[in-house]
Amino acid sequence: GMKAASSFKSFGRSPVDSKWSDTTPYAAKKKLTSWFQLPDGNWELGTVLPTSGNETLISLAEGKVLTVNSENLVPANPDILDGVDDLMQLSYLNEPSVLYNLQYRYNRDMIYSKAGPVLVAINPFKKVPLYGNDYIEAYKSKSVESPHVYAITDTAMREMIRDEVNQSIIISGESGAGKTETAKIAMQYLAALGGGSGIEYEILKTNPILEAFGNAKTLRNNNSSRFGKLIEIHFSETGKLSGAEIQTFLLEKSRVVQQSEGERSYHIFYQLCAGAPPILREKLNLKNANEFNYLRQSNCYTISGVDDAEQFHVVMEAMDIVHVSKEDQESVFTMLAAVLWLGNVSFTVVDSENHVEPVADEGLINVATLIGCKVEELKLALSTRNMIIRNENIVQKLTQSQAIDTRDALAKSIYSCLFDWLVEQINKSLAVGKRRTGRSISILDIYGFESFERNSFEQFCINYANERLQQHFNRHLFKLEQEEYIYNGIDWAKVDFEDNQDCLNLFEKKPLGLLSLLDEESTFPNGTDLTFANKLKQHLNSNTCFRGERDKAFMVSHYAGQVVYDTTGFLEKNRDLLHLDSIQLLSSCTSHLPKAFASSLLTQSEKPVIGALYKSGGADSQKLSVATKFKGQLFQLMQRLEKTTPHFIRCIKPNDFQSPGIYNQGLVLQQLRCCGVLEVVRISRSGFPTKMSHQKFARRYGFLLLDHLASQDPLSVSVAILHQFNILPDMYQVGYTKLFFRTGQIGILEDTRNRTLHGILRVQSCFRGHQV
Ligand code: AOV
Ligand code: MG
Repeated sequence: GMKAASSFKSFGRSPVDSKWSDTTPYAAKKKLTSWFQLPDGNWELGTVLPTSGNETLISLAEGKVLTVNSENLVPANPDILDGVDDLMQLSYLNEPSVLYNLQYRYNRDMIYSKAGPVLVAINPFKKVPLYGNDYIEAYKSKSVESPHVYAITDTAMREMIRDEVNQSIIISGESGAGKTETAKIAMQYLAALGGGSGIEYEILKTNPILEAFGNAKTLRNNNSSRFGKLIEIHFSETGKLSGAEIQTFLLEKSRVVQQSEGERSYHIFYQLCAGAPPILREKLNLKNANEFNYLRQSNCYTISGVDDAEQFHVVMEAMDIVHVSKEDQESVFTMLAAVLWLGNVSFTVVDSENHVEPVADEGLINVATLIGCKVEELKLALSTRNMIIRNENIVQKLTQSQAIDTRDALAKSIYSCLFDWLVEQINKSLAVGKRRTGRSISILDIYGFESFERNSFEQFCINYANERLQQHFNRHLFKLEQEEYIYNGIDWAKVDFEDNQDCLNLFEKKPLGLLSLLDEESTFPNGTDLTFANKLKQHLNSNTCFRGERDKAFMVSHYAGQVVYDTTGFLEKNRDLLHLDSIQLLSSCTSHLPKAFASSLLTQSEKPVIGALYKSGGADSQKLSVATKFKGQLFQLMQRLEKTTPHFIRCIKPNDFQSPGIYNQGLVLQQLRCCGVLEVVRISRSGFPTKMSHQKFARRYGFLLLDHLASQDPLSVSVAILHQFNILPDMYQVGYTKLFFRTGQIGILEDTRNRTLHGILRVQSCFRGHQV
C-alpha cells in the first residue's frame, strides 16, 4: 500500500534531518553513544570509537564495527533519560531518540506519553492493565502522574470548572490507530467522576449501539467507524453529569450495498442474522448472512474473536437502557431485514427495449411485507420513474442498471434514515433540556485518514475532514502561539510547521476548487465522472497539492501523504438522489418508521443545487449535494470547537497487522511527522510555553516582594519579582502585554507562593485559636 511506500521514501531523506539536529558540532559533544541508520531505514544504537578526521568508527550490536561519515550520526540521549514521560525532557530531540523513547515505553506497556501539551497514545492491540476503578481513583486523587487518557480528561474537567469554559477532547490518527477506544476510555472517566444520577449508564451504552450501526470491518480495522461523532457531555454546576448530545457526520452509505473483498457491511446486519431470537427470525423471514446478496459479495462474514450473536444481545440491552421501546426496536430490526431482502430483489427484461421488472419472488414479497406496502406499489417504484416534463406527467420505464441503482438507493436511504432516527432517539433519551445550566466537554472521534489501493468519494470526504481537523490542531498549537509571540514583540526562533492551508484551499476555493467543481459537474445534465475528472485537470493543474492522473483519476497531497482518487461514482454519490417515487412509496407505508423516513427525506435541505436535470421531481431538486452538506457540517463543527479549550490526543498505529508487540519504526515515524507531534515538542521546548499577563503576574506574586516599590504599575512589579527570585534572563521574556517563561520556571514562583500562603493561613488560624 501507499503507506509503506511513503514512509520508506521519507526515510530516504538525509538521515540527519537538519531541522532536528541541534547546531553544536557533533565532535564537540564528546558523546559516545549515537544513532546510526541502517540501510533498511531502522536506527541502531552504537558506540563511537575515538578516531581522527572526518571518518568515524562506530561499534554496533553483535561486534559489528563500521566506518561511517560522522555527519550520518545522530546523538543519543544518556541512559538516564530512557523512557521519559514527556518527550520534552529529552536532551537531544531528534527523530531516532523520539522513536526509541516511545518504543521503550511501548515495550513496557506504557502506551501513553506526552509530547508537550499533546497526549500520544500508541495502540497496544491487546488488553493492557491501565484501566478500571483503581486507576480512575488514582488519577482523580492525583496520586499518579504518568500520561494517560484519564489524566488529560481530568485536566479538561478541572479547567472546565476553574475557567468556566467548555472543553473539547480532540482525538485524531489514522484508521485503526485507536481513536474510538480512546474516546470510550475518556467517557468512562467522565462517567466515573460525574456519575451518580444513573445517566452515566445511558451515556456509556450509546457506544455499543452506534458501533453496531456505524462500524464495520475494513481491511485496516476490524471495528472501523464509518461515521464521525461528536458527543457533547453536559455537567451541572456541581460537576455532575446532566445529559449528552450526539452529533454524527456523513455515514458511509455505500457500504450497505457494496463492500470490498474481505470487508463487511455494518456489524448490526451480521448480529441480527446470527443473534435474533427464533420468534423474531420467523417474523422477519431472516436467513443466515450468506443468503443475503448484500452481505455475500465480499466473502467475509465473521470477525475473529467476535461473537455476533452475543453482540446482538448487548445491543438490544443497550437500546433498552437508552429507552428505545421494544416496539421501536422491532421496527428497527424490521427495517434492517427489509434492506437485506431488497438486496435479493432481482430483475427480468420485459420488453424489446430492455426495460425490466422485479421478479415476483420471495425477495420482493418480503420487502413489501416488511416495509408495509403492496407488492404492486413496490414493483412500480422499482421499475418506473415519474417525471414531469413540460407540465406533462411521463412515466419512464427503467433498464436493468437503472432499476438496480434505484433499488440500491432505496436500501441506502432506508439505512441512513434508520441511523439518523436512532441517533435522534438516543438524543431524546439523553436530552439535556432544561438542565442545561452548567458546562460541557465534547469528545470528537471521526474516521481517520484513509488511503487504499483504490480511493473513492468516501475517502475523499474522510480525508477532507481530517485536513480540516489538522488545521484546527495547527492553529492551536502553532499559529496562535506564533501570532501571540509576534504580537508581543518576543524574540523567538520561528518554528516552521506544515501549514495545510494550500490543501484546504484546493478543496474549498470558489469557483475553482475540488468541491465547487464537483457540485458544478453534478448539476450538469451531461456531466459524467470523466467530464468531472477532465475539468479538474483543466483548472487545478497549477495547484501544488493537485496532480491529474491517468484515466479518471487525480492525486491530492494531503498532510498525511499523497492519495490518488478514482472519480468513478463521484457524481452519483454526490448527487445522492432518491427519486420521488421511492419517497412516495415510503410515505404510503403502513409501518411507522418508513413513514417517518419519507417525511424527513422530503423536508431535507432547502437550497436547490441539483437543478437543471432534475426539475421533474420535487424532492430531488430540493437537496444539497452530499459534499456541500458535509462541508457545512464541518464548518459548524469547527466553529463549535473554536469556542472550547482543546485537548489533543494523537493515536498512533504501530503496525499494519492489528497485532500486539510489533513496533514498525518507519510507520510510527511517518505518523509522528505528518501529524506534527515533533514540532509541538520543539515549539514547547524552544519557546516560552508559560505565559501570563503583567497584571495577573503582579497580582499573583506581588505580595511576595520584600522591598517597597516606588511604582505600583504591573510591569514594574513584575520585573521586580523576576529580579528578586533570580529568574535567569534567558528563562523569560517580557512582552508588551504578557510575560513568557520557559518550561518549569513558573513552578519556582508557585512553590514559594504556596508555601507563603500556607504559612500565612497557619498564622491566621493560630491567631484565631488564641482569641477563642
Ligand atoms: P480507530 O477508531 O482509530 O480507527 P479503534 O479505536 O477502533 O481505531 O481501534 C482499533 C482496534 O485497536 C480496537 O478494536 C482494539 O482492538 C485495539 N485498541 C485500540 N486502542 C486500544 C487500547 N487502549 N487497548 C487495547 N486495545 C486497543 V477508524 O474508526 O478505522 O479511523 O475509521
Ligand atoms: Mg473509530
